[in-house]
Amino acid sequence: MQWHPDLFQGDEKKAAEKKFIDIAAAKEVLTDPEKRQKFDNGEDPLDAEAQSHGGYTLIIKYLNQFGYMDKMPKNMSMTSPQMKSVVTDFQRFMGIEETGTLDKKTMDMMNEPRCGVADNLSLRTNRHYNMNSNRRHRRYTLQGSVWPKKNLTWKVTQYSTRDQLRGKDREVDRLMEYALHEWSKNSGLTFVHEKGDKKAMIEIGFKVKDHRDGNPFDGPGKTLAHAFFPQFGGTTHFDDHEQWTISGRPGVDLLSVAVHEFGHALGLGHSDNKDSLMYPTYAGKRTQLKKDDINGIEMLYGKRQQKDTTFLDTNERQKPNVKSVAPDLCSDFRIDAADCNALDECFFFRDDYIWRISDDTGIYPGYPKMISDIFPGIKGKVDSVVTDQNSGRTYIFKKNKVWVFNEPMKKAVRVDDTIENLIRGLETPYLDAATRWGFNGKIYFFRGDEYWRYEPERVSYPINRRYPKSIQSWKGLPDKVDAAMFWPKTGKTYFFKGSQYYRFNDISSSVDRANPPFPRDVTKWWLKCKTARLEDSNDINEIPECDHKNCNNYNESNDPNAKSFFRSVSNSFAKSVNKFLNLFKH
Ligand SMILES: [Ca+2]
Ligand SMILES: [Ca+2]
Ligand SMILES: [Zn+2]
Ligand SMILES: [Zn+2]
Repeated sequence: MQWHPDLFQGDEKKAAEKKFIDIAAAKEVLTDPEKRQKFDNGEDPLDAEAQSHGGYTLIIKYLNQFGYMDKMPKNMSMTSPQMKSVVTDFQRFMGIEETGTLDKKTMDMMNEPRCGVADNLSLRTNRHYNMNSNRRHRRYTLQGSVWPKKNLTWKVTQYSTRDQLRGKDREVDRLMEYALHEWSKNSGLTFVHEKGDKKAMIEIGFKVKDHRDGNPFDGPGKTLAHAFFPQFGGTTHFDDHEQWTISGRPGVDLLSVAVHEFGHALGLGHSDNKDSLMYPTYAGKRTQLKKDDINGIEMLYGKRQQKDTTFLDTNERQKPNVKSVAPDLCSDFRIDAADCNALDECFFFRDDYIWRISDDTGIYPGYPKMISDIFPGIKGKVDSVVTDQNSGRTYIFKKNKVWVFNEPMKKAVRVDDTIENLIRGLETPYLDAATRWGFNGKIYFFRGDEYWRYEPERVSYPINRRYPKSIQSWKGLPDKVDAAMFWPKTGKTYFFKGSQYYRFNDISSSVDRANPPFPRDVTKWWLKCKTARLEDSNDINEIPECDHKNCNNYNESNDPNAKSFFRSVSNSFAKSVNKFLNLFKH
């Protein structure tokens, strides 16, 4: 075991990477208009003030931390040729204009939340990436070490203490498994969850500030996470001061960061290709490996023999193909229920069957399946399905009965319970639909022209006595909806009735006003049905930039009208708006 983690501890790990220094102070200095002006003129306004402000020093430390300078220079002027070349290297790697000066774009880039691993590893290893070469293609880098075997074990040794992840150890485990699977499905690697006391090869932890590995974290923002390369043990740490999210709500998407960090734990460095998941800065929710990442991992561990399996597929035994007997949603769309679970796996339910919906709309390969393949014990038509994002549990309702699953493909933890018994205050012989509302994360139940709000964390009155209320508060919604679901892809809540669907606007608290208007046909706008091409319909006249060649590229996942409010503003702002509006809505 040449690279056993135990062989590399303390100082050796410390030697692998250096400290990342907060550069906020530098930013502050540079936002001063007068100093800004001097910068833009190529002068060095900070030289004399380096002692008092520390701004220049922090920039130097950033460039040093991330591998652009070998060591801390004693007296390197901002305008020196060496400094210019270092800044140019940084700009080249990040793919911004190579001015050689600390212009606004460069400073903004230094303030982006990012991974704590250095970009340029060649200064330390003297190979693999030459910053000064004019490489023809932007692509992945390899650190230089690999795991000596292809069957690896992993374990979370320290869970998050953040409110939004507390008590969700099971979901976090499942998320890590999912993130590792993203790499194994594109390589010959397999990962086994080490559950006992045995040490795992890749150990995962949520840490804050100095956590004794030589790479202290830095509070909210800036460095989000880091991981050690195989030769240094593969340990992967997440900064527990970040607003981690696993449910598509505002915050830093844990799954996206985990996929990136595991790339390092497997031996990949950063890529200078902006599309790559291994690009150093955080770019929102991005969980699928790109061509560049796949090329990198294949270079290290070889190609996977059998491709195109999904996470759910590899976790279940082979199930019989039911496609020939299941209803065809394209020719006759109607569903009983819809739900996206804690890992953003989204499903439509109808009769005995279940369809998984892919991120770019359309039906996932291998579906439909029997509902009982995914939720053992569920037979026949269900009324509604909803996953509580706080507990990660999926509730399946049939008439006045309810089943509760901790996760797909495992046995239910509550079987055939009654609604009244499980959800105090909800007295109903059946439900039409259930969803969490993207706006506040709470669960809503619908029946006829009424609805209830459910807050599982309120033990004595999970359903306020003011409910049920009239569905008219959901402006534009019809009564007797078939199904409802929050779709993390767009961050919006959707309602289905017959062959049509409605998209709900959280801010106006009404059905979205859009072209073409809602309700829209599911087969045209969601399922990519061959028989219902947009080209053949009048809808194309309503879509901006749509001509007869490209209009079939439009669907609910990329509808230019569907920009989500919460995706486009800063998290803290969205949160405060959320809090404020919450007082008045529903
Ligand atoms: Ca941080
Ligand atoms: Ca229903
Ligand atoms: Zn990284
Ligand atoms: Zn660490």
